[in-house]
Amino acid sequence: MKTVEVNFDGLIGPTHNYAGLSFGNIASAKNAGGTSRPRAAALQSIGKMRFLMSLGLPQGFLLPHDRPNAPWLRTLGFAGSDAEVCAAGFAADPVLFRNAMSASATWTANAATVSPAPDTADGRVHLTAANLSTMAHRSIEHTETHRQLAIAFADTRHFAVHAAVPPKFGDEGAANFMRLCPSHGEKGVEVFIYGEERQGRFPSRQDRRASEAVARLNAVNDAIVWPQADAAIQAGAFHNDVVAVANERVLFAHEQAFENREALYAELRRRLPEVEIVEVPASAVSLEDAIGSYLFNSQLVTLPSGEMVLVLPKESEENARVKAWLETMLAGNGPIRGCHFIDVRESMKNGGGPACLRLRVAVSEAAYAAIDPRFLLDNAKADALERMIETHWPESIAPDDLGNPALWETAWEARRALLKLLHL
Ligand code: SUG
Repeated sequence: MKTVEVNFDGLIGPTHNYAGLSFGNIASAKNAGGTSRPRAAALQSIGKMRFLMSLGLPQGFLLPHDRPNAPWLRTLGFAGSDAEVCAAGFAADPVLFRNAMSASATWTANAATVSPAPDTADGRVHLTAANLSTMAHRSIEHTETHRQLAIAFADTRHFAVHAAVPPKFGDEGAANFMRLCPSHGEKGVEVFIYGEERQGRFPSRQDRRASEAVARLNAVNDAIVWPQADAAIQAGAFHNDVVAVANERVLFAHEQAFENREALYAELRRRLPEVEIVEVPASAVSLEDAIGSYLFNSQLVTLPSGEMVLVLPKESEENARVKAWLETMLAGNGPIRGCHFIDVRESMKNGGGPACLRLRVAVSEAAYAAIDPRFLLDNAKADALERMIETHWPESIAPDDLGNPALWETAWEARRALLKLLHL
């Protein structure tokens, strides 16, 4: 049976803002305190999904989470109606309150780790929600993420959805995960990348024990658990998908992505002899250029024709060294045959490139038919979503707006309109 890969993008939420909440994420720190444009951000995310559909690829989406997150503020001791809880939270601790406003659930590469059916012991697609416990604003995502996944993938004949692993062991989902296989529908080797705890400048967010637990929960037959290079984390690669991306038999990675990379490559070649490793040397593209341009945070996709192409952020095209490297690559005889540059600048300013914005779910035709269609996109639904965003998403959010009750009400109203539109 034919297998397709569906990308589930996070629709960017109405509270998208630049609060600088992610220590170790250079873009988030650099843009902290700036004025965001939630409406433009969400329209860019729809534009990205439309572009992928225009390539002939099926597209899904996950919803922005309920923000401001009044239930979370209640667990911190604030009481009253939703608006009262927010007012009390903002008055008492505006820094804490920013976490309750974050639209960070949009980066669905961090929503869960997905093991497709050919890789698992029971032949079902397994999804484990990620606890995202390292960053406060992201640690509040997994309960709603789990609920959405449980609705979208409710059919237990095809899917098994697991709750997040305990927060003691930080897990950032598919951003630290790569699957290599001859083709999407065949058995693959799943590579779980973790960060070793060192006393560095920046924290590592993925605990080895979390990676091992997710491999067990997802009942993965063939897993490799491998450390990310500390040099990459310290240069600002807070997730592995900032320095590497895999698709089918191809691994596209920076030379400094992994600890002891030769040993990892040897292990991959042993388990999957057809693997093709496209490595970018530091002499051509430094870690700094890779992280600044988000070259590796691109989507490496197989088109219906069988050809493999990269969907990159425009920022990659604007970096002369990265552009030159891509041109040389395309002129050669490698497996990646095309490059498309897209505008996701609002998300990029928070450190979220094309690959951060999507969760990959490879499914058989029968499993595809079992996905709740409310989470699947076509052009008519994209039109309707655009109209709704134009009506309900705020045009801009400056830092001082975060404490404005009118903004909270706008965000809740936008959420109600979205749920109504999607019949959820
Ligand atoms: O977790 N940014 C996100 C970006 C996530 C990118 N995802 C992947 N690499 N897969 C993060 O650091 C910034 C929010 C703020 O600063 O307001 C933020 O959460």
